[in-house]
Order: sequence, then C-alpha cells, then structure tokens
Amino acid sequence: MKKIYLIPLIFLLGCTQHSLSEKPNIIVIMADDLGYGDVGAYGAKPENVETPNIDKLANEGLKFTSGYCSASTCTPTRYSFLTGTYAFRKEGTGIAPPNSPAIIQPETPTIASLLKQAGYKTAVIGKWHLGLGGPEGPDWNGELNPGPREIGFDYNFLLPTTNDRVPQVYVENHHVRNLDPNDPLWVGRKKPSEDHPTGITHRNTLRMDWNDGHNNTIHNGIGRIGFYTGGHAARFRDEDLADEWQKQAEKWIEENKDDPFFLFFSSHDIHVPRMPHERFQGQSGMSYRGDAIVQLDWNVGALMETLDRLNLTENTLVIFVSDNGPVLDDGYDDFANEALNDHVPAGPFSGGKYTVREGGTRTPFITYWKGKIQPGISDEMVSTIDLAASMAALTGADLPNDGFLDSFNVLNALLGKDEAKGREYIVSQDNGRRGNYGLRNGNWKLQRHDSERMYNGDLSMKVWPVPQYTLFNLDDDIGETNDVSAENPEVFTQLKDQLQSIIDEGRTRK
Ligand code: NG6
Ligand code: CA
Repeated sequence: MKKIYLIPLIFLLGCTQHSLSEKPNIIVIMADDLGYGDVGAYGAKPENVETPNIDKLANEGLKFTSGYCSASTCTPTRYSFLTGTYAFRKEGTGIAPPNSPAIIQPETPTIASLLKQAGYKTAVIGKWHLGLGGPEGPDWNGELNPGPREIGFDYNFLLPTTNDRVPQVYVENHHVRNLDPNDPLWVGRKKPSEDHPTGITHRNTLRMDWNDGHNNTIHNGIGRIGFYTGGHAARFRDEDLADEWQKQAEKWIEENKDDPFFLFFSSHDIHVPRMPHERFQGQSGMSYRGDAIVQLDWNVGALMETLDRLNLTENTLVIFVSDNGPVLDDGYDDFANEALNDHVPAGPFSGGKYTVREGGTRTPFITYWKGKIQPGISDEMVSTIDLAASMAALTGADLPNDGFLDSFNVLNALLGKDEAKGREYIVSQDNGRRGNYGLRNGNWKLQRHDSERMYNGDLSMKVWPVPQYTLFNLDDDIGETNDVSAENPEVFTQLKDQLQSIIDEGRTRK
C-alpha cells in the first residue's frame, strides 16, 4: 500500500521543483557606455584594466560574441529593452533632457509589468533616463508620477537621467529622497540668475574641465548639462553612486528574496562624468574611464556576493549587457584618450556610441545561471530587445499581442540549449527617430544614414559625410571599411527592402 502513496508523492515533489525552477530570480545588469573590448573576457588586457567579476560571469556562464543593444545611445536602448518595441517607432525617444516627462506611458506593457503579472517582485535601481512625470515634466518637489511604478516596477531607486545632467539627487518611488521642503529643488534650461555660478563663469574652480557642453550649473566641482538650485540636503557625490546602488540592491533583494524577483540593476558606469569612488581612482592602468570599469566590476562582484550570501545564486538568472558602445571623450577632459595605452574599447569593431557601426551596439552580453547554463561561448545573435519575450517564455508570462512589437523569444539561445537559434537579423539605430540605422543579416551589414547631416563617426567623435546606403561583408571586413554594395546589387537591394519593411510594417513580432 505504501508504494501506491509514494509514487504520487514523488511525482508531486518533482512538479514542485519543476515549477520553482521556471521562476528563477532575474537580474539584468546594464552597464552604461561599456564597449565590447572594455572587459577582460572580451579582450581587455590586465595591464590596462582588470574585470575579474565580469570575467567570472563570462567564463562560468555564456559569453555572446553577437550580443547587441538596440541603439547606440542610452534612452532608445532602455526604451526598447523595457517595452520590447524599437524606439524608432516612437517620437521623443532620443536622449532625454533633465526635465523630460515620462517617455513610456502608464500601463504600457513592459518586461517589468509582465514579470509582475507572473508573480515577480520588480525593481529598478540605478540610472533611469526615461523621463519622469506628466506632460509638464517632473514636479521635483511633489510627486514624480508617472514613473517606473506606473509601468510595472514595484520599487524604484533612481538617478533620474545621466549624471552629467542635473539634478544630482536620488528618486525613491515617487519622491526625491531627503528633500528639505524649505530648500525646494528647481531644475531648468535657463540660468536662474545673473550671478548663478556656471562652468563658464567659474571654470577655474572645476575639478574636471569640460570641452563640449557640460558648462551649466556646477555640482561637486563638475559642470553639468542644465541648471538647478536648492535641494542641497538631497544631493549626492558622484563618487558614492556605485556604493549606493549596491546598498539599495542588497536591501531590496533581502526584503524580496522569498518571492521570485526581477531586478533591473542599472549602473551609471562608465558614463561621463567619470568620477569613481576614491578607492577606485588610479586602480586601472588607464584614466578614470578605466577606473570606472573597475568600479563597475566591483558592483558586479558585490551583487554576486549578495546572491551567494542569501543562497540565491543557483536560482537566479543574471544577464549582463551594456546600453550602447564605447566613447572616449564625451565632453569632459578626463584623459580617456590620452591614457588609453593600447586598449581597444570597441574590440575588433569600428565606431562606438552614436554610430550604427557594429561598435555602436555590439557589446559584452553574458548570461549566467549557476547549474543551469553550461559555460561556453555563443555566436548566436541576441539583443536586449528580446529579453522581454524571452523572459516571458521562461516564466510563462503572457505576451500581449499589442505590446512588445519587436521582441523575439530567443530563450533557448540565452540559456545555451543545443542547436538553439538566436535572431536571424539585428536592427540597430543611433538616437531617436528618423536617424540612422544598421541592419545585420548573417554576414551582411547594411548602414543607412537618413539624418540630415548623414554622418558617420568613430571614437574620435569626428564626423564625415557618407552615402545614404552602404553595404559591408562582415566575414572579411569586421571593421566596416569597404563598401561592397556595387559588387553585390542583389544583397544590397534585399537588405534595403528588408529594413524598409521593418520600419513600415510597424512591428516585426508576428
Ligand atoms: C550628449 C552629451 C554626452 C552624453 C550623451 C548621452 C554633450 C556635448 N554630450 O548630448 O555627454 O551625456 O548626450 O549619453 O552634451 S547616453 O549614454 O545617456 O545616451
Ligand atoms: Ca549610455
């Protein structure tokens, strides 16, 4: 008799384990402006910069050689990562200014809202840069609503835009943290008074000089984009951001570890102004740009230690990506160029941030899940835009038909399952709408430059005119230097048409 009861019990136990493993915790670590060649596992030399913690994820997880973000600037990549829809489909998705209203409208389905519906606790900690507040823009002294909480995040702890833009305050849920009502925060585009100190009037007081923009209000000895006054008690030091992200992430994970959780860990490193904590300054063989990579790597290690300490590592899928390719001089004199040595931020690719060359969007891309993902290297094409559909497939979440218009389920490729296929093609864009596009299909790469200036750029930030359409064969020209459109008219026409229909049809997910 006993046996009869045992069988269903074992069966039941097996089911429980199975359904538990379908809802692992999910952490997406998104770096800022980190290039393909900026970490050890992707070729950075130890004498220039060491990244043992990111390398561990790559070596013990799956390292993608064709992992992409969808745009070569921040806001459009983040928009499409969350919504699963290309940013070029929507107006107003270019680099968001300090007073940008929320770009993603409340109730828009996002990767966070679908995981929340699947029973996850959800949070975003770190850089946001997708706007806050209604059409009038953020009410810094009141409620910052809508924001992440209106699109599926239970909790947010944010740097509102980028740290070279004002203001330097944290936003926790709907409010600026530590704001003293007697010292209201004002943020604007115009100088608030004649005597307001700026990077121009008080240039000799700066700790880091600017060379392009970044010369409005000064905070912490650094000129910023935009002006602000007040909110002094709420302001932070640039040097403390990385520690704060870890502190908040650790706290939130501890509080939510009993449920499956989704954490979007959005580091500001290695975006300008690069001002790492004192303990990281001088730790790389390069400038603060290298030291910021060391700091980012510390963040990754600290987060993994937290998972280990809480016994969560084997039940957590960690995905490491960047929001766009690398840039050296991004408007501050931080000696990123001068102290580069023989480091190659974009690895074998040309271009970087702001371009539709491979260097603009092909970045480190790692999936790590102890015991579940076999260590290896994958050449499959995957993109940040696919994470929504793929995580839906993993967790059994519903993917509504009217959302996630361009997100493909590449779960098996992300998990390194045998024979699993990634995408057949990759679309990339630079900034905002009606800009420039890249389309990679197999070994072919089409560049399309629509913007009025029709420029192409490299890491020197020089721009030069190019034809509207060019074609490259990545098999023997990974640097996209030799336009072979004339020799390959059929492929050229096919890729031009394919890109046009991707744009015209309004969606690519069937
Ligand atoms: C540019 C800034 C650059 C950086 C970028 C946004 C100037 C001259 N350049 O406009 O420094 O802030 O915007 O970067 O102001 S991103 O990674 O957030 O997209
Ligand atoms: Ca960025």
